[in-house]
Amino acid sequence: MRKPMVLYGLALVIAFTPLLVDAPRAFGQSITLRIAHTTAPTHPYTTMAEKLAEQVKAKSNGSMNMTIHPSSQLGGERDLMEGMQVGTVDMVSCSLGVAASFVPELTVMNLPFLFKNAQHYTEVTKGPIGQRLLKAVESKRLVGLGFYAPVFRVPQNNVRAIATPADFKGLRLRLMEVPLHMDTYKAMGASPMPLPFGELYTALQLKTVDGNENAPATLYSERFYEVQKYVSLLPVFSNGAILLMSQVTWNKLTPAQREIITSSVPAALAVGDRDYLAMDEKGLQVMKGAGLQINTPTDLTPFREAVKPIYAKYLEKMPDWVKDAFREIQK
Ligand code: EAX
Repeated sequence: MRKPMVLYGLALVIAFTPLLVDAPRAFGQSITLRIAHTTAPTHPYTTMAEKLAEQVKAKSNGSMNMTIHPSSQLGGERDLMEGMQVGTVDMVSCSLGVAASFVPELTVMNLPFLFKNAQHYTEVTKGPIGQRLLKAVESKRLVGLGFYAPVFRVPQNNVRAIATPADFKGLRLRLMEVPLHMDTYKAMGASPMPLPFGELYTALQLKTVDGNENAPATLYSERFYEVQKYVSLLPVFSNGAILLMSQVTWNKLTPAQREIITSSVPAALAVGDRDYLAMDEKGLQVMKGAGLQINTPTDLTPFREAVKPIYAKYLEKMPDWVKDAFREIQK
């Protein structure tokens, strides 16, 4: 065969190699997506992912599979968010706290004492504000698939029950590495200490921190209660979660595959919500049974007063539509 034809053939092969290598993903043959989170295999993040995987597999006749990676197997929430942005992690359930460090507009969801109850959180996240926040995610090389986990983060510690802000004095509390969360607990009198989730149990056991704050479901699933004495049902922050996909992964999916993912999300998030609310209840029962003292601060006014400066500080940097969303949520 004449030399130019050979070269032409070679050029063609070189040009199409990437496509050929990626052909299965690009053209819809079987794919495996990795979904990751930081909590235990028994946690609602996992049952949500299992429901999603089950539906995706069924709707794709087995050509789309998902592997679930709990317990920080693929890294802490920061690592997972960065992993999605570069395409090494396909999907993540992430706390709104850490997600806001990557998508600033989500800061509004982290403001203290924002949601009245689970229903209020669900109405806001399933409504126009939630939809607009999911859209805002796209500017960060991420795809927002939905919000879930209508529960609240409450303080837990080894020293005393929290009934007034004065009870936080000198308490070294582990917080997520989220400036708004740290500032809020500082404003209430505590000594916040940022620590990756995966290192928390040991830090509580060794008493390098006096306590932490999270949803009762998570305080239970991670067995933090084994090394703590007090739980105070002070709903400082939403413990909402956001289900995200990497834009890199999304771009490799066919329209049909994307449709299978998005149509499978609502039922999966509903399982996450159901299991979170149920495990919150179960967690409190188990913690009570294990001898932890559980109290409910009756007057939230002094706590609300203490954190007032947080709203101005964190909203001033936000675009007007986020400030409007805050006012809307507060109604
Ligand atoms: O989202 O770090 C935390 O406290 C989070 O709640 C946990 O990673 C699950």
